[in-house]
Amino acid sequence: MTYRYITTPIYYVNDRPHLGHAYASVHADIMARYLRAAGHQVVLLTGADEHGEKIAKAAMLANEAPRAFAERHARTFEEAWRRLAVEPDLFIRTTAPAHAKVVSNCLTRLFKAGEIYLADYEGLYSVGQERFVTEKELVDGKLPEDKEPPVLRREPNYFFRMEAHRDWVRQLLLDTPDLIQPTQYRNEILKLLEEPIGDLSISRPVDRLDWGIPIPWDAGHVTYVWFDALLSYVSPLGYPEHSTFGDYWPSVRHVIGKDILRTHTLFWLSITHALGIPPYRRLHVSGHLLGSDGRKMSKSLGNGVDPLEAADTYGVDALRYTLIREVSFGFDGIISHAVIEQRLNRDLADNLGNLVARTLAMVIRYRGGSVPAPKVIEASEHALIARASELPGAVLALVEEMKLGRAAERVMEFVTELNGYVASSAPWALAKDSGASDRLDTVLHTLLEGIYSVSNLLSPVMPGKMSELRSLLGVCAAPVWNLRWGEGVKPGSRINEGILFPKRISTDIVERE
Ligand code: ME8
Repeated sequence: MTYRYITTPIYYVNDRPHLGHAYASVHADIMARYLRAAGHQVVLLTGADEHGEKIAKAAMLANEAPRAFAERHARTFEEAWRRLAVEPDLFIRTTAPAHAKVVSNCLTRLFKAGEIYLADYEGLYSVGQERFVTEKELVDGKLPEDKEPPVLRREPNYFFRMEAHRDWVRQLLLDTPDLIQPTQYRNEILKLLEEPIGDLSISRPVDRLDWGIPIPWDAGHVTYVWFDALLSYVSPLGYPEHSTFGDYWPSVRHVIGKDILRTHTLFWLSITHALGIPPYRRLHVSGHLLGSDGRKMSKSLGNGVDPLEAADTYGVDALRYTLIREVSFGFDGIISHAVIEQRLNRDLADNLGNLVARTLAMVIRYRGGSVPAPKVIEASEHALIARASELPGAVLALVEEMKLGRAAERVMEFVTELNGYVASSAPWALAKDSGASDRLDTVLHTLLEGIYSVSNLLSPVMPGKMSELRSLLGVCAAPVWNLRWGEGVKPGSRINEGILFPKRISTDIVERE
């Protein structure tokens, strides 16, 4: 048994989740489900980043205490993940006392080791991104992703000696070409590491911000929200003493968006190095979902598709499928209502749904709804059987590289082949030929068995619909990975009729775009 640990970003809970959040969480969840199906012992972590200026400001605007505000929104996130079939094993809240204890311990250790010092800081601070920024990063006086320009700040801060770890981090990236994927993000960071990265301010004076974890040796300061949040990848595993940490940490993969690439490389790799925590195994960096206006989808711009509304309209499985198929991980891409509807109609209803509907209808019409036993297997069946047997391995290899869209595409190509097999074997003609009864049995069984393997292969992407599909096939059991051909549908058992993906033709899409 091998342990696998996957994390999503720990989201700021200042509003309800939007589709960009769902994109990261659905990817992490699908990867977790595939690895679990393949027999790994998997822990999927997500959570709520509840401290810091951004939350404090949002709470103030809502006329609520930060704790109550963050609590309310953390629950909204938990409910949203349930609705989107994202099933984390751990949900960390950075306000949890156990987490605060880990943060305090880490700070104390670093302070004692001389890794932290106090100094005056003057610089431009982005409240939107919760970090100090450099002039070089600004476009027209502000960060491209912010609505407001950064503010000038001068205050005493505790600093972490990040610069002292720069050479080590750089060497790590050079020695581990697959640490950051896709490679363009690794190259971007390697370039940054050629020049000094400076030390990292890791505290805020309480007279300006008191919503955070206190600095253990100085009641006048609270911990910077990023130092706090990054440690939420280790605290829920019982770091440092618990064996769960030792079991899972060596396999850790963080799934993040490119907006938080620097914090997950410069900050996090230096902090883990200073603490003696081995670096993560892999950082999977996504591009950004864009609204139909071509700008980054964000809560503040209000240009997104609401994930919960989309799940209600198109079904949660069609939404999950669209997220992985439409925008390749690592790249930017637009997701709109029209795009989801097109994926639902073309891929799911016309291709997969149609294959299922016509196969079930033929089994009912020609064999009274009972699964026939296969007879002589010919070349066309051998080709499909060979394809079905190689698919689990091929899909898993793509999943390991976070190429989930390509993995689903491979399965859909098999669906297309099965549709081609219906056309070429023409069961309706066989049914009219009294001498072709054995052949018809073989063709129908091959189709049912092929569909059953599709249900297993796509179960991590569309858990609800694939379980519905298995019950249409009369197989109510949980999905099975790597099942041998012929051990799926049972000859003699009964199938049911039903429509898996009803087509949706909406008239209001043009107005909504
Ligand atoms: O940054 N397209 O939280 P956050 C794709 N609390 N993904 C998007 C996106 C978009 N338009 N917008 C957001 C934080 N995301 C910190 C993280 S981790 C220790 C702390 C996704 O709520 C993307 O994965 O702003 C991005 O990295 C994440 O949401 C940021 O979420």
